[in-house]
Amino acid sequence: MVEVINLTEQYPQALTIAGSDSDGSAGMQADLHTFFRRHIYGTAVMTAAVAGNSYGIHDSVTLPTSFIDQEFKDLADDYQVKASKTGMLADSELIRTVIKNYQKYDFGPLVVDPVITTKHGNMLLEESAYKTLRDELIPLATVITPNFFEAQKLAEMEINTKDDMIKAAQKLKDLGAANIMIKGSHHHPGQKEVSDYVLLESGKSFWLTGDFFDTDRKNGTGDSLSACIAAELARGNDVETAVRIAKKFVDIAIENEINVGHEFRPINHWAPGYPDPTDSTTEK
Ligand code: PXL
Repeated sequence: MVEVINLTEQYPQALTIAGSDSDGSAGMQADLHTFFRRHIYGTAVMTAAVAGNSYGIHDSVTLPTSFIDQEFKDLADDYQVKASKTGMLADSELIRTVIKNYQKYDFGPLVVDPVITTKHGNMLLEESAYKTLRDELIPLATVITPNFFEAQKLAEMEINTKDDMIKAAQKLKDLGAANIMIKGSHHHPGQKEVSDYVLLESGKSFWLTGDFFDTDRKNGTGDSLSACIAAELARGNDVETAVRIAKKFVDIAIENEINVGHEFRPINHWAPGYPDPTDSTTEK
């Protein structure tokens, strides 16, 4: 059944604060594909832009902080953003600009995807900015979604076992993030599953396990996961529901490949969603 849009109420709006990726596979573009697919109106504060394609990233720029201030102001003057997410923030000055604006306006719960590198290994955050991200932005996060590598870096520990993941999540909670989702490692030969670990503000914790897909079409998975969480929070879902939907959303987008690009290729945001926001009969 097709969703009926109630025009008398504000359509749910979400915000991505992120870098543009010219090939559309990751960054702000992946976030906006995700918002669209989840039937959430997407707004975007661009912090930086990278020139690249499925072979790699070849150049990048950051936007002036005065321009970023104006992007925030223009949204706050007009739109009703119910949840936000951050992606590429590049350096300490940009992180602080985002924090200042996020504190000034009401843009709902904040999902922080602590983007450090691309899948090609290109750096998207200056080495000197980890501390700013960790000490100044993470305490504002409603949800933080580090991948395995980012979790090791931010928790300042090696993660080799499931127990290590639990310890790292606790460390990230001690840094001030309300809810933590650490994405499991993809690096074990022959692995069949990937288990992400979630530690909620209430203290409840659980593993989210999905199939491991051995494919090079995985660009934008972290961006889409955090964007999907923000979309579901904007819809009014709680954090547990949002992370469960996001994990399935991304798994389905990886499993249903799309033939675009040549090397590290994008996931498929058109894949049938779960629960499908356009279908009132899908289990929620
Ligand atoms: O997927 C991480 C990411 C985030 N933001 C931008 C990117 C990428 C990866 O390529 O280009 C702008």
